[in-house]
Amino acid sequence: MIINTELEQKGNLFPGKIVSFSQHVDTLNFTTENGVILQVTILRGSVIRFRYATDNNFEKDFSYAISETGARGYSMLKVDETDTEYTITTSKISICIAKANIHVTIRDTTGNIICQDDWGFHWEQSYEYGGNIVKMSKSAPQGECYYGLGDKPMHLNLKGKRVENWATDQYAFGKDQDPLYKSVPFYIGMYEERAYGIFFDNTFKTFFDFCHERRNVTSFWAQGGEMNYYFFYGPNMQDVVTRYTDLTGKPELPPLWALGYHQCKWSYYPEKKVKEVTHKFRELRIPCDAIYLDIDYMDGFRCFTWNKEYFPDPKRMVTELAEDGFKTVVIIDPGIKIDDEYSVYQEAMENDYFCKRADGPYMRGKVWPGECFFPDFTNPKVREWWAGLFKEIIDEIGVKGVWNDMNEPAVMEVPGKTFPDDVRHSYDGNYCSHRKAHNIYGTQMARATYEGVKRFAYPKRPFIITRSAYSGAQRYTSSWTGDNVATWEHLWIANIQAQRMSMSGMSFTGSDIGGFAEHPTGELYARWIQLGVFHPFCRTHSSGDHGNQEPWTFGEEVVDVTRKYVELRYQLLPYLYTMFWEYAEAGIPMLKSLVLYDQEDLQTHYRTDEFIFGNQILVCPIQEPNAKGRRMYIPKGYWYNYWTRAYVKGGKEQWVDADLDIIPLFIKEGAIIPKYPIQQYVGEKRIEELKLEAYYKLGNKEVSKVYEDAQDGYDYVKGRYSLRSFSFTGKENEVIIQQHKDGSYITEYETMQIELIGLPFKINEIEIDNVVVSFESVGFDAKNNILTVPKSFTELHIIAK
Ligand code: MIG
Repeated sequence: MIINTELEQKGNLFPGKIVSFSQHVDTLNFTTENGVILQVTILRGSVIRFRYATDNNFEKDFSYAISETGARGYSMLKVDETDTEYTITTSKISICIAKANIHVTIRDTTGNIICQDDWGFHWEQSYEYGGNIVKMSKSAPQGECYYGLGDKPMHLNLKGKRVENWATDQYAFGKDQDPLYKSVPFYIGMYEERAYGIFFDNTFKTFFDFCHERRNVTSFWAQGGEMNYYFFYGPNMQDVVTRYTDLTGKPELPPLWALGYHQCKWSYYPEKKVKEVTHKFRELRIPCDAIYLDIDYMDGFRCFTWNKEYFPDPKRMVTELAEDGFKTVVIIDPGIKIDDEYSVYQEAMENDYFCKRADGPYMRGKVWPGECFFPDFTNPKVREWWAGLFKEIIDEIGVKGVWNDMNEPAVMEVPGKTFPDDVRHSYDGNYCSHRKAHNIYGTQMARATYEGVKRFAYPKRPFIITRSAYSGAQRYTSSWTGDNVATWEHLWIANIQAQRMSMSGMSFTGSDIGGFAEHPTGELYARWIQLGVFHPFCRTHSSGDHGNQEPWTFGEEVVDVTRKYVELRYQLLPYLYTMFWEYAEAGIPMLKSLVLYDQEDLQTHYRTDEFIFGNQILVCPIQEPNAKGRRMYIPKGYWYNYWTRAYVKGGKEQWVDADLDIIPLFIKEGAIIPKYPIQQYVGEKRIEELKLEAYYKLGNKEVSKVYEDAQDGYDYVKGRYSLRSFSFTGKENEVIIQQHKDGSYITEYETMQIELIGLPFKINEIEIDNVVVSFESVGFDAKNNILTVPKSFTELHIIAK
């Protein structure tokens, strides 16, 4: 190890040469002369785990992030040895391991280098805490781009940045501020349009450096634990994301109402105020499905209690709200008030469920209720107890969703704003300090909450939302981006964060619409709601101390804009639900940044503003005051302006008009966009008809899907869903729409109304399943090219003669 003298002097240690190799089925071990073991596990042909031990000694293998249900298996595994290296070959990649220094080089099947060690694994011993500071460095060819990493509020492409993962309550955070609430140590690298991913599954504080410290090097390291990372090969970026999401877990479908619009504030109380707000939504006919109760609903901020002065009969109120279509969501924080008279506190004390300091005292910290102790959610017994606490709220009172806040965990008035490092945690039997448990604490709280809500909501589906999260949290919960600010810059940040969370496996995310801190102008609120309806989670929230943030507080014009966009969201529910189904089923990100959508197009690599909502709708927010439109990049291919229906060629930046009531929206040609009628809340109306907007395309088939089910409950798991697959084939004088249906769910509607947009010819004949039908029988509206057909058709021909 003569090569690294300079670094060694700084205390870094390096693996020596390989002295032995062994293979056990899918796991290969390479041991060096100085006691480093590299363990390579083949999970799938394109998903490989790399794990390094020092002193010939691995820790017990345990991870909160890895899902038990992820895909495993490979078709080929071959190991070759030469004088200088070992080569592991799968059907997708080859991995060379140099005998001299254990350096790893990963290539695709044609020999292109995808990812290569620079200094590779190295470490520093930590005398203070024991164990190692574990480090990895990789070569970064010029032109490589980096994406991912959860909620980082900075340019989508992370090239040139150094970031840190340490869950932090960051009130009124700013652009480029780091770290924030979430820790998602997963990034996507892309060089020459070939993408790969790395998930560094380590819950200690981790750092990622993308060519910031050294121009040609990307590195990541952790303050403890193991160098333990998963490599995902694409080359398609979306495949990298789906493989990562499959490994760390996919969510269940949420109840459909959770994809509606939500209204929140800190805080709505007393009951009368809550009702005023919900009534106003119905009066103004702005659809809304959920109303939130922030901390003031509790008795002295004691979780699982109610302030009986403000809410004398919560069950009656929640029931009445439900009759009006509102689902009640309540906040639950981790801090439990130290109060001998409080049953939650008593139970936790009796059973030893609170976190303790190194020498035995309880972890005491001030949060909303005053002095508190904190359950150790990394203890399975504590999670089980916590889940049981939801019986009354969910089963008896009828609350439909739970909101977990402050779970970084946040502590007031102390340095670091969180627990001290020495706090002890069970970590499911892998006893450790807070240094290791900090980043996972919020996820384990959300997990326990999810288990409780699910248990008592059953046979309905649970809804959970969390502020802090680590990789894998998507299995249990949705999330929001925390305490943003009512500024134009934050609208830019919200857009980035929602996209970044999507490519980090956590699609079900949204921002506080309008901004949490400070007060938005009506214009800013209007621009924000236009974007917010295209985020998977859609909620207005504000701190409440700068005036009100309900849509009507901004005057009539903003009410109209809000209604228009919330109505559009409700019309698009079948489209949005289908996106969610693709996410839940296959891990497909619901929002696709342009680079994720078309990585072959170099123009997309540094774009931030435009994104694809689902697969076929291009969205680009207006992020400035007084705008009449903006320049935006329309990806390659042909698109229809949703508003004007103009047909546009993509592949270049162009100006798009957008007055206050317009957000630029484009529909991919050939798309069939499903819509429901406008409802004030999910389930308000029986869906009498599915509307399909079919955008003409000449040439190749375009496939569109529509997933539907009972909108709640678990029958879909047993096959009771309806999955329609439509394919659009356009010719010069004919359009063919084919439908294929899967699943045993019978949708309520009997007919579909189809509107043909951009048709280059006049319709002279319509055939359903090869039978010519009269125009009257399909209610044909020749002026607008609208017809109504039985839902069961398999082939529709629209013909010019
Ligand atoms: O210290 O519960 O991010 O959404 O309204 C503030 C009150 C605590 C922070 C959350 C915010 C919530 C607020 N909470």
